[in-house]
Amino acid sequence: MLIAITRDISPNFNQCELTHLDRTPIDVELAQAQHHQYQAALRQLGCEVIALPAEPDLPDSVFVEDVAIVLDEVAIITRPGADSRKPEARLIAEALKPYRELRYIESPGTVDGGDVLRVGKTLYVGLSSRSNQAAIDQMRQHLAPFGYAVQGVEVTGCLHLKSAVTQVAADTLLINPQWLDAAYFKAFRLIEVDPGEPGAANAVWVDLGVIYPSSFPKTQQRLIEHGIRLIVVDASEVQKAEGAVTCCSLIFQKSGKM
Ligand code: CIR
Repeated sequence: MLIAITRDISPNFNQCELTHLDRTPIDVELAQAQHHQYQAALRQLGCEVIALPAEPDLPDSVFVEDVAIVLDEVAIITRPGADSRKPEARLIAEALKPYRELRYIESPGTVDGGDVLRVGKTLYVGLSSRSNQAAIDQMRQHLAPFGYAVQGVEVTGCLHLKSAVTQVAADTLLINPQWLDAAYFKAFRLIEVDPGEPGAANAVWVDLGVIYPSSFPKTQQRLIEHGIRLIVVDASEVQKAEGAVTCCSLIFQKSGKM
């Protein structure tokens, strides 16, 4: 059984962090309605959805992906790169305690979960404006006993590693080679985003299919041509907050290997 932890949209979502985007007004009600559609898509893919309450003082807290990395054996509570987001970590630790033993990233390490792509027993970690080498070193120490390799990957031009690459099938990654060196991923089948849709590389994959935003029709077509089963959702409001579909959930096996 898969669990998907989500958090409702903060009423102060308009005060979110922005790095590469100009601020445009977010319709908070629409954002919450779209979030419900997203949760329904997760259920369609077999997840038991846990909806944590909105946090008014934490504008970006819908992006639960950034504050934890949940593996079968253990979960790492991150230390997010943006100061406004650091208090989110304590809250997600409470939510994850029933499911996993916890490890913590400590100062001077910073890492956002959006920078962490796990494929099998390898964690690729974006070296971005949010995530640093100190966090990578700590992750390596925490995870070596469980047999994980941790590989840093430089990213430029986007917020997180998973803005530039995500998994869409067991052997397949969706990638924007403009934002990172695709050579790190040469062992996989790669589907490139349409060049006119640079932000299109973020998709949520679970065994039964992929949740994908409706705003990238050309890349969507490429995925369909590769035989990927899609559930398409409108993510316009989280996109205005520089979010994407992976950011809004933490998906993991309920039982793990404790
Ligand atoms: C931030 O800048 O932290 C948020 N406004 C967006 C975070 C998106 N998270 C993600 O891609 N994993």
